[in-house]
Amino acid sequence: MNAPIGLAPPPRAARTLPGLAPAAARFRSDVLAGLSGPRKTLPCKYLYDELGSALFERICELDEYYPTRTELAILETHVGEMTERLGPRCLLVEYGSGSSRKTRLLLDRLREPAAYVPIDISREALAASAHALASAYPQLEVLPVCADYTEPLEVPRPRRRVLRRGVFFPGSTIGNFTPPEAQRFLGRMARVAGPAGGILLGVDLHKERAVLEAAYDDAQGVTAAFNKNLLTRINHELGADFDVARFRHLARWNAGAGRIEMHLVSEAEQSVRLGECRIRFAAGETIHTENSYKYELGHFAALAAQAGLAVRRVWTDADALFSVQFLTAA
Ligand code: AVI
Repeated sequence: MNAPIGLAPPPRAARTLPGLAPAAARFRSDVLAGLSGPRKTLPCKYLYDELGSALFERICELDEYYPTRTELAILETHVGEMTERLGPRCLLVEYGSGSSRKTRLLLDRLREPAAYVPIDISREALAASAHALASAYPQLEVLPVCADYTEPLEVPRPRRRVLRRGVFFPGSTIGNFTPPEAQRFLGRMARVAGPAGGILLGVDLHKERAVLEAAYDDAQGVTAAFNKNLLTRINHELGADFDVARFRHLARWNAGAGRIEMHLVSEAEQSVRLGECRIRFAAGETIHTENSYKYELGHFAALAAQAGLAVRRVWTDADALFSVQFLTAA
């Protein structure tokens, strides 16, 4: 279910824990489930509270973090061809709140865009970016949708006639899904785009281990702070007592799986209280907090094909660090 912004949120299922808002109850049960198994994990979506989102913005500016600037340069170089492929009267649907330069690049070049639909789970981020874009493009109908874009969603109908839908999903966030999840998600995007539509997607590529590991473990320690903030968030929001200083950030390239993994490593044997539960850590035991898959072009095309999509065009930078891909129904 998705809620047009400005309206009351849809009715939610009954609370699972008395006294906790549904989102907090879900956060608590996800954290407990993740920390109870033999291999401890936490879902990466919880990295993005207010501080986490601000730290992520700083990551995007780091010298070591090549994806943001490389994708932006690819978009700047090829935006003409990209918007040509999306065609006139395109309804642009962006996964993420999209106040960024990337969105504006497309909007500046699209011919008579029918409307712009940003989709984001954060009501505040969505409202701020929708407002900024509506003032920058007064002729454009902006129809923000507050929803979890990994769930099925309904795209609002604009006033203008639509010839085609274009789904824009920049930033290589597709890499934060496992390949089977990415395939399901591509299928969802294909349904949103429809048989005549197109998808413009940022996909990060395989490269040397040293480049990858530096991108996720920068010299200033911003990524380490971003990762550790998850424990601080659990302390604040769920009343846990993690001693954050006794965990260390680790980013490593798992070549077999084709992904960068982020972990928090317990520096000593210790136990942590979370409500009535006690969670024990051996020295050196890790909490796996994020995967960032990197793809070979052929591998990604095969994954897309399994979702009923064909890769029609790939744009990369001169060093083939990153790709922006245009997909349509196969
Ligand atoms: C949001 N996502 C594409 C980032 C990535 O590169 O996987 C998240 C990130 N994690 C650490 N640095 C950046």
